[in-house]
Amino acid sequence: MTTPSNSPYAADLRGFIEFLDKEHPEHIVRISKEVDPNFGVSGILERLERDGKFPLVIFENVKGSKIPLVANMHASFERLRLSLGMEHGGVKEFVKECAARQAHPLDPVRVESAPVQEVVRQGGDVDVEELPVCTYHEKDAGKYITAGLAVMRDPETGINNVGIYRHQVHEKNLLGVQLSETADGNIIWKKYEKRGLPCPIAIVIGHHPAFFIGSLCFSTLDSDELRIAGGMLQRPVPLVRCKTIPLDVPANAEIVLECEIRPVERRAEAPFGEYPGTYGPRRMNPVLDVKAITHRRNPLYQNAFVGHADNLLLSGLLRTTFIEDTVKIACPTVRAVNVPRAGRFRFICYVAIEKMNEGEAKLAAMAAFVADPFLKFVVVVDHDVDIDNDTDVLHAIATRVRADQDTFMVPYAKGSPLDPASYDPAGGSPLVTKMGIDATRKSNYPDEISVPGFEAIDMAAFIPGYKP
Ligand SMILES: Cc1cc2nc3c(=O)[nH]c(=O)nc-3n(C[C@H](O)[C@H](O)[C@H](O)COP(=O)(O)O)c2cc1C
Ligand SMILES: [Mn+2]
Repeated sequence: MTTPSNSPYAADLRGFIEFLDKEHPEHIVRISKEVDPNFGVSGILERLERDGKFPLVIFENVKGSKIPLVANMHASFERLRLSLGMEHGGVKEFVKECAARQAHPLDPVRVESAPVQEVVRQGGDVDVEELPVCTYHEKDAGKYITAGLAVMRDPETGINNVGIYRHQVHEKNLLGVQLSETADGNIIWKKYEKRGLPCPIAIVIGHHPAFFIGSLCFSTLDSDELRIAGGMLQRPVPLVRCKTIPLDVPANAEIVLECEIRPVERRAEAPFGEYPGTYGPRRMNPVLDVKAITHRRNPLYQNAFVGHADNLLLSGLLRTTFIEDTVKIACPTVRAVNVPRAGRFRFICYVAIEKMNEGEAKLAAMAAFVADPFLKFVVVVDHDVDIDNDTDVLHAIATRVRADQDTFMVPYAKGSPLDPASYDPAGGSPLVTKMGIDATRKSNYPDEISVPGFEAIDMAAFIPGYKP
């Protein structure tokens, strides 16, 4: 297995594209014909998805912009795996490798000069509209920056935080943001606002997929995702000081928007087509001043197709390790955790345990809820159930659950404000009902049917030429 640390390719977006071009060219589609950023880009991505194709698409000629657009990077599991230097392996091996790297974060290194600051534009020269920013779905309120990795710093601890939050383009130097109540970024922003201070936020655009994986790993508020990103890349992230705000950003990113969130002020933001497959509602959301844009001489702009594979896969694969580690506290015999596609990689969680005592399954479900605020349904099953198979989990629910005793509900708990089944979806309420389901066999569960000796039968002796 090759790893990024001994790879000849740079640990940045263009380095990864060069790697794909040389070693896996079938992953890349380049479109040189002019494409409209309004529904033209998303239209092509939608057609590809419906045809079961998930290439990296480089739009070289987006109407109204001189900057190429890199799209769909995270839509294929194979590409995410390749970004860790893994030529082979399934989801289990991938998640294991992610967990191992998350456990070995690397401190960033400070640099004085940076590719991402080859061009610096400040004040009146700032114009976000020069970027190929797209409109995706029919009822979207406008153009959205969807793959900006926002770096913020906790004013109490000084620890960096990284997350992706959508940004509506209000004006050429004014953006919106949806900092959902499920994100650490929301807590940090509120700490500044409570002090009446603007909140510095650097939006990093264009980086290696392993950097995204590290940045989006589930972790606690006191862990610095720039360190985790270094661990994931197996190279320390080079950091350079921003020009106008007191933050440090990856020197080898493509573009950085140096911003501040205005305290107190709100502006209507959205609707926007969101990850559950429904529109996130219009909310009064914070406003960001873009104080500077810095970028490489010939930058690449990167986006994400929210509500589609490109968005769902990335978030979905990264949460199971953190959930499993937390469940282990409540139930040391946890064997596996899966956050399945059926729950849009966010709302449903299957937990397999080797049950030693009655009641353990409910504790395991509670622990999973503690680990991941997006979860709404946690189903706990015995370890012989294949939790990668929805049918097997449903079979356990169908045959092993007495709804009155084996489920519990927690109404009015914090969840995703984009949940279409929240208490007030139109108002963007983050209040939802959580349900835990103990689908393990109970002590009075009847014997399961089986045929003695079937495995040892020589079938060809009875049915000539028989092949299993
Ligand atoms: C493409 C993409 C778009 C996302 N958009 C948002 C968003 O608009 N608001 C939000 O709160 N989380 C969004 N998320 C999820 C967060 O980025 C993710 O939960 C992250 O881990 C949050 O980090 P934090 O808890 O350190 O703030 C998005 C994720 C992806 C992959
Ligand atoms: Mn965080």
